[in-house]
Amino acid sequence: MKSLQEQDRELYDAIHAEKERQEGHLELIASENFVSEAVLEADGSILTNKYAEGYPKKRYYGGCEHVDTVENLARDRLKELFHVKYVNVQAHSGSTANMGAYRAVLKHGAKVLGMSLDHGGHLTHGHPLNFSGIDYEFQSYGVSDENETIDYDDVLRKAESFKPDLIVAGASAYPREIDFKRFKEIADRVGARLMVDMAHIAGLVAADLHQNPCEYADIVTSTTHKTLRGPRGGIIMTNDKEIYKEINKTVFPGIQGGPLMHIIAAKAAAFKEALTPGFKDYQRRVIENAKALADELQRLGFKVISGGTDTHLVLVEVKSLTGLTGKKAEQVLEHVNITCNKNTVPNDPEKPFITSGIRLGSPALTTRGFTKDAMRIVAGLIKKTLMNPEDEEALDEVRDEVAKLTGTYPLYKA
Ligand code: DSN
Repeated sequence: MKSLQEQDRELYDAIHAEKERQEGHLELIASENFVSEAVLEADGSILTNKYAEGYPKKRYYGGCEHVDTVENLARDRLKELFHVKYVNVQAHSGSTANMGAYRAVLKHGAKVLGMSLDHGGHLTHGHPLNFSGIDYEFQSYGVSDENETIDYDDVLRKAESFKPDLIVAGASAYPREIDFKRFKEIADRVGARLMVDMAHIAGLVAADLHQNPCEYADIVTSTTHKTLRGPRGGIIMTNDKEIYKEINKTVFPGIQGGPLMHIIAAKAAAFKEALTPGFKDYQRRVIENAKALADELQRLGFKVISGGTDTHLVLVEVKSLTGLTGKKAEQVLEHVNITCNKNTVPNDPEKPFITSGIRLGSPALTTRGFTKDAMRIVAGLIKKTLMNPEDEEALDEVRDEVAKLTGTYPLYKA
């Protein structure tokens, strides 16, 4: 970044400071990851200069022959990765992917059944302040009180009484494997379509470590930057040719203009990486590391929601053991260079901005090379921090341990 350093010191310094933060902190936000140098290069390439409204061979601007190659590479690799027939790689984000998917199969005001936000769902699955809750009539399902996993019988009951046009499966704070086959059976029983938002688990699916929703759902969306370890962005997939035509219309010209060709190139680079055996091994370690973290936190006395994890994500109720809210826990952890986010837990008595829990994830630390033993050390540091939130000496000791870990597992070389 030599030119930026010379030309715009203020901006350079902010980016450099963020690089130092990423290097020096333990990144436990479940939806974040660190891309490869190859993905970064494509992301920062001259493709940002090009307008390419439309799709390969059907563009509204000249000079698109090379970006056509780029978009076709991204599309072909994505189809191979998820064994799916039709894909759109232009969605700028997970939210626009979901908007494009809804619009492809729903009329304004249609009925949709999705997972409730406070049980692990996502804003775009019907929150009243989000476009989804404004444009469509949503009802929600959640997890059972008994084992804090999705209660499929309850989903069926709700679907039978609500008669939705679409059922949405997928979550942003749910640690267990989701049974998409079961969701499809429920959707078929009530004559609804099934959409799966697999943003969080896409990397696990790509590595055959989670049921593939493309086998069951009418339409599947994802982000590309979470477990999938690509650039920030969205994708939409289907095996239905008619739905595919609608998706392409809703993305462009429906809700977006020119695609971000540099991001599509970075998606293509990430999909190539995801097709390698090394990526499978990485995802296997992501799950092992999340399990090690969850087990150790439980051993140390924390209540881990649903008693563990099958994925990259661990949801922890912190208030009963430490007396701290999720908000306070997030702040104290940040103070010792451990980054995570506060999160509601099922039936949380606290408001969403306060919460009783935190959400943790293993993808970013696993990319750095963290092992199961290192994750157990991280669990111990979390406990020491949250049990001693005012003890600066104890917090200093944690900060030193964090520095040792980040030094042992460096991030970017340059
Ligand atoms: N913000 C993402 C997450 O953290 O799960 C979802 O969009």
